[in-house]
Amino acid sequence: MGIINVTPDSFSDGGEFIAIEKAVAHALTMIADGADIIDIGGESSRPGAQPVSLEEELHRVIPVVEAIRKKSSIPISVDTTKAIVAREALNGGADIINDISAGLFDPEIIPVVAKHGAGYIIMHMQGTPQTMQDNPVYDDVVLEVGSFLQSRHRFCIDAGIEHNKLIIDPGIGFGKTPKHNLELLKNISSLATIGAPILVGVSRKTLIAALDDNADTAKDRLGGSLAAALFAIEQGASIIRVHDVLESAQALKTLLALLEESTSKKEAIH
Ligand code: YH5
Repeated sequence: MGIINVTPDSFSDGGEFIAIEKAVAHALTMIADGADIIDIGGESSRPGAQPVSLEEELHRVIPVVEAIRKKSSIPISVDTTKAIVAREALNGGADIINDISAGLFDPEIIPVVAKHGAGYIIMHMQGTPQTMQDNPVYDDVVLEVGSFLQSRHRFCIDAGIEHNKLIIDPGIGFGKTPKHNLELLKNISSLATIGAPILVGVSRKTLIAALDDNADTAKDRLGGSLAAALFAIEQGASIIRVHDVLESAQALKTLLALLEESTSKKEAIH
């Protein structure tokens, strides 16, 4: 899954038309580089980020969804917690709603997804983006994240979202210390009992900086991002949410070739 942020930065240098064209060009590059899903977000959910209004988020995201849909049939997910943005995105050609609040910020979002027969990514977060990194505390982070995802998964099924449309995500960096994040990554396989594909987003996150003094800026975090993504796949994740699609796809193809049964040592000797 390749990440497209449609935030004020990408609007500042040349007006709205150019911002849309840039986002579309970025999406087409990611598709050529090997993305299987494009994730479009208009509200930053970084630690401390301020919310954007409904009008602003619609204005940022919907034209980009429509423009990418005109050029490609790739599955599009939209990173939003708002039911109205979800509805307009699905009407505009999106396939999946990526909701970092798991339906807890806007109770109408899950019914909207169910009505459209769309995909839904259920992510765990402790708190809200404004304050989640202030002092995250868990008794047992793996158990707590697992039981939250299990219960929201059940809620989505009961609300009419089909089983095969749901994806679960431990929410790396969302109300978690580096230690919590490492513990979750090491225990991703424990989420498999829920019975949904697992998505992991660790690309360029603060966890990488916490492990390497030379990774202060986001662009210096590629090596750590790749290592964590490959580890997540080995532990049972099916989807990795990344900024650097070409490098991630290459790393993934290499990992999968090395894990391939038919080229295993055992077979190769015969
Ligand atoms: C995710 O994990 N993450 S937005 C801070 C960074 C770098 C990246 C300080 N949306 C996820 O990517 N959706 C985001 O540097 C997400 N899973 C899902 N499903 C945060 C982000 C980032 C934040």
